[in-house]
Amino acid sequence: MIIRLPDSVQKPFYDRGALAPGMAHIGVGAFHRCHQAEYTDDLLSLRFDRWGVVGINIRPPLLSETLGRQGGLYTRLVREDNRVEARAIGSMVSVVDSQDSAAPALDVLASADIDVVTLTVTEKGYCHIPSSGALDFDHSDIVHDLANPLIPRSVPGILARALELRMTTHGHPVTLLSCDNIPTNGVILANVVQSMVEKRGNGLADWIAANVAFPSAMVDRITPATSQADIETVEQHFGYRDAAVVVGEPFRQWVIEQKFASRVPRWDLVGASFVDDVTPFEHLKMRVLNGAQTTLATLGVLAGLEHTSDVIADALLATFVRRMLLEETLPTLMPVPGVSPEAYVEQSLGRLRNTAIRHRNHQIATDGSQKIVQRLLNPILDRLRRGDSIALLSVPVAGWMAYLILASARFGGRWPVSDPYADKVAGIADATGDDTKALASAILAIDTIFDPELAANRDFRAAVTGALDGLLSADPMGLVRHMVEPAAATRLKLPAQSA
Ligand code: CS2
Repeated sequence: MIIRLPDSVQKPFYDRGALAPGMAHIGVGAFHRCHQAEYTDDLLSLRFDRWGVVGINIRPPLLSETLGRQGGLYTRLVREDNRVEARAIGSMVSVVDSQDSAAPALDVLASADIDVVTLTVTEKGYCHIPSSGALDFDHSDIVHDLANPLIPRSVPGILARALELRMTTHGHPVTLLSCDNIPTNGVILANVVQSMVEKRGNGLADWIAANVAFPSAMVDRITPATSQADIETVEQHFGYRDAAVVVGEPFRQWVIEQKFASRVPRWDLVGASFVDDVTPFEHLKMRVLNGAQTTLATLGVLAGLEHTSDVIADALLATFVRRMLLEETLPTLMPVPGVSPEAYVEQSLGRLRNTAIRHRNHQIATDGSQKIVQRLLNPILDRLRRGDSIALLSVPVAGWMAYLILASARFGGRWPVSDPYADKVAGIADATGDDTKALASAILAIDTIFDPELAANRDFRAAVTGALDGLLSADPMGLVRHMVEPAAATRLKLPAQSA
């Protein structure tokens, strides 16, 4: 328990004892604690109101053992190279563990006190098909929840039941705000929830259409999973133990579609932007910053490197990722008012160089199947439709494949992986063995990841197969070196570029 905080730790400027709940958050991981909860804390200091956050976890870890014991209060460190700044965040008024049963979560979500629910449940939490955005009716939790709607397990099932309870009790409208890195996250959330209720026939679908808003949002702050070393940093620098500390970079951004069902916190007064269309912002962020992270993560693992900052310090990989972003990703972006795309690329690469942010490549590579569509495949498809080259963007696609292939038993189980498609790719690796063309072909045939138009494209197939061949060889960085050599541009019919 944090009893007395040292003067060097900034404390909430408001009376936490007077803070009443007004919103809930599902998925109280490091990112929420370092992002939405901090914006809310800023807002409470500026303009105190009934906006306490009830934090809910429906998956591990238990919150009661960390945040619960600290009354919801925790330390947020901002770190940049040698600089450490600490602040206690006070916006979370209580925490609820709902891992064993949805009942505790439903009590909160259905409460008339809750006007807004924010979510960070990871990409796979939406139970959608990555390539299409539609609800995956074959997902085991969705099959369960459709058969047992009163005792749901999935995020769409829990939200559907919570909305049903709201409809049948007080009827108050609610805003459900997705804060995950999936494209048009509000549209996807609305769609998976509506898909759960469409056959219920009790008017719920219409009630949701009239009373629930699903704004899309772009969220950004690099926040690795908290490590033991972070907990020790707080002890060493500030003299107390905080089991719920989070560490983030100085940069933060939040762009929210202005589409609300009732009252919402005025996060726009403390640095967030309320806009009519989030799409240009989300493309910019997911294709540039996240695209670079995914690229560096899988290629970094293949190069034997541990963290993003180690990979970007490698001259070859840094050159590759910059060229990929400038030459192939940037031309796919929509104009964003007031933002120079080139400056955004440099700023993003600068953020990735921050050595105090220990972001493990394996963490970023986790669930890659749920990330590559928005980060890599969508820009590739945009380029192919315009007849533009995709040689560089195809390398991290092959990187994702190689990452899972080399983790399979058939290829020596080089590292443990966590991805819903890991078993499927391992099965393909088992069946096709060393024939790279057959391997790439079988993986490209997974239509829940690869849009059929993309998978059928001959240029894309050739680029991915060629890159996979190189990345699975004894010298994976040889392929990367080959891609940044000026001669490679000619061979691959790229416009001539300076390195
Ligand atoms: C990362 C993101 O693990 C990952 O997928 O790419 O969590 C990333 O750090 C955030 O989106 C930054 O805002």
